[in-house]
Amino acid sequence: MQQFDNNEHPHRRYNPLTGEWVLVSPHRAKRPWQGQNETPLHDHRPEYDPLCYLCPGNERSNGVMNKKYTDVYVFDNDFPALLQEEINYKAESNSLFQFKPERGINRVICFSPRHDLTLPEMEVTAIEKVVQEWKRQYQDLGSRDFINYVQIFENKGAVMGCSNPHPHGQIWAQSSLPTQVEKTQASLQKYYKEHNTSLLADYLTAELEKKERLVTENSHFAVVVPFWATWPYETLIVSKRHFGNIVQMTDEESKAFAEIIKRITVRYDNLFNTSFPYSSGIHQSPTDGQEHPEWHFHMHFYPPLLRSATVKKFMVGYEMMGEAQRDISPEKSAEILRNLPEVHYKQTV
Ligand code: H2U
Repeated sequence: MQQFDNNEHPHRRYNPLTGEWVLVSPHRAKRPWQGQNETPLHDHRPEYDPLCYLCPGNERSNGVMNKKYTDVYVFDNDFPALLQEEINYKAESNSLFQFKPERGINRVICFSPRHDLTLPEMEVTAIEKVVQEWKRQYQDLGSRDFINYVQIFENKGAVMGCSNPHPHGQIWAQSSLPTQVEKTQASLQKYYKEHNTSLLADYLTAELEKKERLVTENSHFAVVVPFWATWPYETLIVSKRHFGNIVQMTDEESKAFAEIIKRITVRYDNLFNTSFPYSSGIHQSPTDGQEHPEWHFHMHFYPPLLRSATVKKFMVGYEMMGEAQRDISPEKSAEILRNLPEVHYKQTV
């Protein structure tokens, strides 16, 4: 019988954050690597687009005018998924038809007044202003009595459902823990109870020793392709110090966080010489007034691209019916990302 090799043999890996498994089929990724042969794609966007509803001073769909902002700008989403009103309701007695009204606030955050930039093309000092605004939003929204969780995220690229190339993200604050966060919290809590340490601190210590899935690091954060990564080039930013939320970051950590975001997103753009699409989001402690020693600040990047600027990984048939599946091994993906330059391709061609 052959000896197991995680770069050869199909196997399943466990995601300790969600309690789910992913099927890894590394033998299917043996075709030649062609990513570097891509022709650089240039999107020639103007610095200011008079028709963009996110550019400074422009009118949004509902007639409200954006401020003539000069760095970061936040406004209440004009088409919010959640509303603030308290609703009277009677619970359904049949447990097969459970529901409960959900209250919340949705905001849009413009990362820059420049229509033609994205996070990887912004200066670290400008990304730092985004981080500072995320802090203010977490604090402001999280301090409201009906808000127990603040989800900060970004959809980048049309393929991820992003409605406008102007650099922006969203913030959804709500009463309940959304499902993904609830699963993560349960895992972190269980681990903390059993070991009296942070799951992600222990995981990061091991990854920094092994180094095989490490993409990049600075003095306060590390980026890995997680052992259990689902998406081909999925990454996880983990803070080296154990703290629960963005407000607990020191100024030095905030700078380092901005810097590490720049480093990973530049690598992403350089992978296929394209503005690399992804959904990213920060997972951090709830704002429910409880102590949450189990929480460990982290940020996920879920990019859909597989082999080129246009060939994406589909999460379809087996993934929908069975479980997530990947071909390229997380170790190979990490090696590819690690070896990419940290200077944006647009600055070199
Ligand atoms: P996405 O690109 O990730 O879809 O985010 C854009 C958000 O901007 C989206 O949630 C909001 C949409 O509701 N929006 C406004 O609030 N006002 C507008 O004038 C257009 C879009």
